[in-house]
Amino acid sequence: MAHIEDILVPDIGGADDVEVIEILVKPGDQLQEEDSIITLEGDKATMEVPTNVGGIVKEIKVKLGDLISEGTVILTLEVEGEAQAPKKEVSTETVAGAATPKAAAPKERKAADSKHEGVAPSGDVYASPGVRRLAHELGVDLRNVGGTGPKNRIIKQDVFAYVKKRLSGGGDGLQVAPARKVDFAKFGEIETIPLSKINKATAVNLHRSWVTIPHVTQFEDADITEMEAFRQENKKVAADKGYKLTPLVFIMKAVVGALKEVPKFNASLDATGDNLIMKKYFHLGIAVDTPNGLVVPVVKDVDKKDIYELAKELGEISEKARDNKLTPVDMAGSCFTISSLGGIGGTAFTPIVNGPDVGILGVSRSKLTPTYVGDEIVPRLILPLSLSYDHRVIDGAAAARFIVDLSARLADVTGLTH
Ligand code: CAO
Repeated sequence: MAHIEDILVPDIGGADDVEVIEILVKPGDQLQEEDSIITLEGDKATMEVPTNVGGIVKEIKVKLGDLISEGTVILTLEVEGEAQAPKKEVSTETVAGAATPKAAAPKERKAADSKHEGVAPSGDVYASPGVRRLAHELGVDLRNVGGTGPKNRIIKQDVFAYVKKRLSGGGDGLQVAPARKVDFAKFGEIETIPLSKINKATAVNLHRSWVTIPHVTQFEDADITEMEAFRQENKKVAADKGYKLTPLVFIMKAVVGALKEVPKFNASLDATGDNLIMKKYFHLGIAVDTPNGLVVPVVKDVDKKDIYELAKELGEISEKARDNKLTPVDMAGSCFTISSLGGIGGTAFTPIVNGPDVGILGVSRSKLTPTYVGDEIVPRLILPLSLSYDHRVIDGAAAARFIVDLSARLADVTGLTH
């Protein structure tokens, strides 16, 4: 014969007015002893309150946001058998927060004895036992699921959405958990600025390259003292025609020489990953900083142009980029990319390969440096170079050969002026 029992908030260490942040059951649910029924949030931790007896939920007596204390009736339960003397009290279980409330001696769930295997035993996943059970049944690792419930808790819909996305081939296959929602305004004044289309497209491309290309960056210095002397002597020629002769055009010429020397840098993996496409043309992507974000227009046939033609074209594409007038054709077909931060500063950086290119050269600011020439220390203008490459295609020895060759070409301006 069944009877009705009140299920009360157990001893939660004397904490009063603890908020109900989740109700995990509904009338009609069949509960087993120790099934969690609500989640409470105290000052320092979140706790799940289990029932101390099994039965059918008749009526829920609390609602979300209620502040409750020890002894508050949470729900009534239809329990099989005669009414008994009160049973042992079941303690709450801390599921989140490193510090436990001083009262509720929390029951740390160990992976081995947990009935919800396959999830973190405590701490880093915010989900009710029901959701954990569901995740376990579906083989979902909850650490990969973003929570959209109160306080970013993972709810059943999040688990289903995750499974749906995985089945439809979505996701990057890296099992990376989505970013958590953070209310930054809680910590101070903020301003929200929507990203430009360019920002978003760049983010997608950079992220794809970053996660799919195994990167290595090789550093080297180039002595550009002679090159700079030549540039100073000739920059008026360019200025008279309305454009600027900067170190970049010499670097572009030197890169073409190094691409010819180490042709694997002038290649791309095809989409299957089974073939390497070797290119017989020399088109260079040039990273350009614009008020709307980073764009990479492509200068075509660099091998067929001299430094003045390149300076003119560089001026034109930089202007087009900054005026937001580049077309997809202007940005297609690069073989290798140069990212020059030399006009700004910095000593070295690790650029991200602009896939499907397999290499990118980062150029930092040149600096007059005391340098040994024979037995003498003399001031030389030294240019720092950072070469990132796709290690699936390029091995370290080829990369070192490329950058050493590049450095030698930059040191000898006579090979760069035509
Ligand atoms: N060392 C020292 N000085 C350098 C230099 C270097 N490596 N590179 C350029 N300079 C000098 C130039 O000579 C010029 O000075 P002068 O007018 O006295 O000759 C000055 O710095 C400014 O050059 P610039 O930046 O206008 O021209 P550039 O040809 O070097 O570069 C461009 C053109 C479009 C690449 C550049 O303007 C730009 O946008 N750079 C940023 C690229 C970027 O954001 N990359 C990051 C990608 S990853 O996030």
